[in-house]
Amino acid sequence: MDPMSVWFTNVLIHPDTNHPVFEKVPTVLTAEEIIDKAFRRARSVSAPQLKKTIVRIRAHNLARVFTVRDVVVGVLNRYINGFPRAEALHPFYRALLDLLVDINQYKKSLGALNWARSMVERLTERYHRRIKGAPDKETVDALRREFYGRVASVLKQVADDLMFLASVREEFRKIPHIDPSLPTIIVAGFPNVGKSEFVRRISTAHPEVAPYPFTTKGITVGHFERNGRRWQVVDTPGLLDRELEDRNAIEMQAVLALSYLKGVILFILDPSETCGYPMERQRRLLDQVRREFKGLPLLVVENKCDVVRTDTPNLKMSALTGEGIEEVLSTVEWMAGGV
Ligand SMILES: Nc1nc2c(ncn2[C@@H]2O[C@H](COP(=O)(O)OP(=O)(O)OP(=O)(O)O)[C@@H](O)[C@H]2O)c(=O)[nH]1
Ligand SMILES: [Mg+2]
Repeated sequence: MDPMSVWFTNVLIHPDTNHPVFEKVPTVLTAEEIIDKAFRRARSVSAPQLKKTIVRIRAHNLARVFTVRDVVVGVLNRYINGFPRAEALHPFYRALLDLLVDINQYKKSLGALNWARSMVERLTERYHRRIKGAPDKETVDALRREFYGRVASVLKQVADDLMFLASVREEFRKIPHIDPSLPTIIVAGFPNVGKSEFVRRISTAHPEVAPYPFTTKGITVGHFERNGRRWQVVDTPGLLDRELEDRNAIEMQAVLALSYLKGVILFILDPSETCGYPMERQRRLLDQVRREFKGLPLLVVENKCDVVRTDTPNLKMSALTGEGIEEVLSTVEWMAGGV
């Protein structure tokens, strides 16, 4: 397949879902904390100014019932809407999330919160009706307390799910701020071949370091604009800078999640070998990356041409002097489907 049709295939099979903002995921309270919060708020509801005693008592207790409902449903809504739906995630995020948390448990826990929310709504309706028809203060009080007990019991039934979601929130922090809807240059190559130098040179702002699952250094993400289009450039220390056979299955999955991005892999070779790795090893890694990332077009470029310039047909550049960079970028752009 030529690079152009690979590009279009990628665009077609990967829906451009919105970039979920994982930092906006709310902190998750425990079941106990939600119960306390709801009952505390309900206690502070003052009695309405009504003349007839039983009417006032019913209205007061109903106001407390509705307050409990509002607090609990409000909190649950925040979680149900704040945690991204697994199905709606871009495949890139889904692949990473899959490595970090048990996706089935994740779906089940969000489903459990949905269940709890509708239970609390139903209980509110039921006790609303019963309190409205209650003849005296004792009955009203007893019904209100019964409602409290049942709401608390619903929340206790989802206590484990709340705890699980609280832990998921921590895992979300490890998901990098990469926007899968942007065209991306994924930079690969052995250490010291000039990857960072290249990313720094083409990025408009200072590239940011983002966490990435199963890497210690994280990845570097830079941005630039070209012909009115915003691009992302990702440097992947620890991911695409050594032989792939050295990795275990989980690390490999973290590496391969990158193939869900759309864009071009830029494989940097250093024929000067001042990086400390002989060309033979560098080419072996190149072959592996080419094999593993079949879905993405790959461009090979020889860096440090200010030191050594070979007579191969590969593009040449110097990330240090800037020579050849323009041609690299326009080739990347062409491979990614043109302007
Ligand atoms: N002469 C020359 N030196 C370069 C060029 N590009 C990078 N260097 C130098 O090579 C060294 C390594 O460059 P980096 O950009 O840090 O290499 P890297 O691939 O990011 O290395 P890791 O982060 O360890 O994977 C630095 O001292 C750079 O200044 C180049 O085009 N010409
Ligand atoms: Mg680097």
